[in-house]
Amino acid sequence: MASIGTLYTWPTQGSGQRIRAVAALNGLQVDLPENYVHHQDNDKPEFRAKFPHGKIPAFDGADGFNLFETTAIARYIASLAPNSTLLGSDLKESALVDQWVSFADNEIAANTTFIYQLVRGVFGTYVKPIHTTFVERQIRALKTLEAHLSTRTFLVNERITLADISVASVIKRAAMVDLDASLRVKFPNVMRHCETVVNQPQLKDIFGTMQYINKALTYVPPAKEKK
Ligand SMILES: N[C@@H](CCC(=O)N[C@@H](CS)C(=O)NCC(=O)O)C(=O)O
Repeated sequence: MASIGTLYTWPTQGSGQRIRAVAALNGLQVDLPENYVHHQDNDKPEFRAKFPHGKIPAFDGADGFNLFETTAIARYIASLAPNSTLLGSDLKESALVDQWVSFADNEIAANTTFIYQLVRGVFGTYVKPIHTTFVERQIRALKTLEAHLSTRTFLVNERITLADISVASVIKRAAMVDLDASLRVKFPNVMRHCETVVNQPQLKDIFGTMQYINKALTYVPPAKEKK
């Protein structure tokens, strides 16, 4: 099978896994770059010429078409197979797919990223109320998702779509940051859905085994220098 192009990503990057999962379900081959070094290769002029924002995932199509931003690449690859069911079967289903993709990125993943960066000191000062606010926002999203999935296997219709792949990829990451054992028991359908998606036979090798943190990551203040 001819490759449709190269996806700049690293094997465990969640957003890259999302795109690779879409390609796998559509029976399309996407290559990964050999020996990609993050913060080196993406800073090179030849990379910036194709992808001016300098971030990955970035798709370098075999036909010369270049695309960045995870959601755009995933949707494009989802649409490449003529009989694909990944984008729903009509305009309304397609809109619902977009709804859940946006929800995954803006209501779940954005909070995971903020929480991770806050506890890792990326913003400098750690502020507990801000941490609590991000967690509360994410829990609100998880409650909505849990209620929706309590009567369904998949998000939009009876088959797996881009919505399921996108939501599962961000839940998988949250389960390594703040969606810990005490929270996971409150969202059994969210976790069941995530496991169902990442364990699809064509996707197992891409997503790998779920890693579950027992306790949410916490801020650890830097050790004080001894006087
Ligand atoms: N909005 C982008 C975000 C991608 C992103 O933040 N990628 C990070 C790696 S996880 C990156 O390439 N950072 C390089 C940089 O900041 O220069 C997307 O959804 O694809």
